[in-house]
Amino acid sequence: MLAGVLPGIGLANASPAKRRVPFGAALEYRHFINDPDYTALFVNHCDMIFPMNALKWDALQGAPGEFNYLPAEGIVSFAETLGRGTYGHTFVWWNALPAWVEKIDSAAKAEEVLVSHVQNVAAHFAARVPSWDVVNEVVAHDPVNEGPWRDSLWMRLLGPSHVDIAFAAAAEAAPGAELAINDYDLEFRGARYDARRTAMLDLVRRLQDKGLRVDTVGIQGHLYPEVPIGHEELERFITDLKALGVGYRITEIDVIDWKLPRDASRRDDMAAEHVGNFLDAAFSAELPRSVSTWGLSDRYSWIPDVMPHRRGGKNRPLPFDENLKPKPMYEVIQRYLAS
Ligand code: 9MR
Repeated sequence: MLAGVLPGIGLANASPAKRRVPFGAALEYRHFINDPDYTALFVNHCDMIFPMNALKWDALQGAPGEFNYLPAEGIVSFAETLGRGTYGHTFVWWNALPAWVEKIDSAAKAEEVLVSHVQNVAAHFAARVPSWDVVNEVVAHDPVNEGPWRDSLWMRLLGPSHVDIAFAAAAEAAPGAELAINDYDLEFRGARYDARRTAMLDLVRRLQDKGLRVDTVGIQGHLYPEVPIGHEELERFITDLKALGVGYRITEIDVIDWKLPRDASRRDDMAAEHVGNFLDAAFSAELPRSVSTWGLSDRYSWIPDVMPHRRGGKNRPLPFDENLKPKPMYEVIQRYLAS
C-alpha cells in the first residue's frame, strides 16, 4: 500500500530507533505529495508524523461549512499506515484564518462558528488524532506591555472566554484526546519571557478553575542562539505545570540562525549546542511526552521567509541539511531521546 502512496519508500527502512521519548516532525502536505525523498526522511526517522498546516482553519474550512479534509487526511492516514503517532495542530489561532472568518463581527457568530469548527474537525478524526493543540499562541507576545492575552479576532469578539469556549467544545467533541495549549518564547531568560511563563500558568489555572481539562502545554522551541535559554526558569516552569497536573511536549523545534556566522559547519555546531541547552533544561525538570521539529530538513522551512540569514547564507534551522543528511542537531536531539 505504501508503495502505491509513495513510490520508492520501502517498508524495510520504516522503523526508527527505539526511544524513551517519541520524536516527531511537522510535514507540509505539498512536500509530502511532491517530494518522496523528503517524505522518506519522516518515514525513516519519526515516531510521530503530523500535518504542519493541513489542520489549520484556512486549510480545513476555507468557506463556511465546506470542509476539505483531503490534505490532513492524507498525512494522518500515512502516519496510521506506518503505525506512527500523529498530532492535531490547531483548532484556534490568531493566524491562518480564511477571509470569511476575518469578517465575523459579532460575539454570537464568533462563538457559533468556533464551536462548530471544533465539533466538525474533532468528530471527523475522532480517536485517530489523539492530541490537539486546542489553542495556539494566545499569550501576548509581550505580556508586560500588551498582555496578558494576544490580540486576535477571537480575543476582540469574545475576550479571554474564547479559550474556555474552545476547551469546552474540544472536551466534548474529542473526549478521549489530549488537550493542549501551544505557545512560543517560553524557554528563554529575561523579563518578557518570565511574563510569558506566568501568563501561561495563569491561563492553565483559569481553565482549571472553570472545571476545564488541560492535559499539556506545548513549548514550541523556536530558538534564537543569541537569546540564552533560561535553564532554571524553564525547569521551574515545567515543575509548576507538573504541580498543576499538566504535562508538556516540545512541539516546534528549529533554530533561527539569522545572526550566526556564515560558515555552515560552525553554524551547525552552534545550533546543535543551543538545542542541547534547551533540551538539557527541559529534560532536567521532567521528560516531555514528545519532541518534535518544525519540518525536518533545511530544504523547507518558514525561517528564510521571515528571518533570512543576515550574512547571505542559506538558513540551516533543522536537524537534516538540504540534501537530507543528518547534522549535529540531529545527533544532539537523539541523545536526549534515546532509551
Ligand atoms: O511553518 C508554517 C508556515 O508554513 C505557514 O505558512 C504559517 C501560517 O499557517 O505557519 C507556520 O507555522 C507556525 C505554527 O503553525 C505556529 N508556530 C509558529 C510556526 C512558524 O511560523
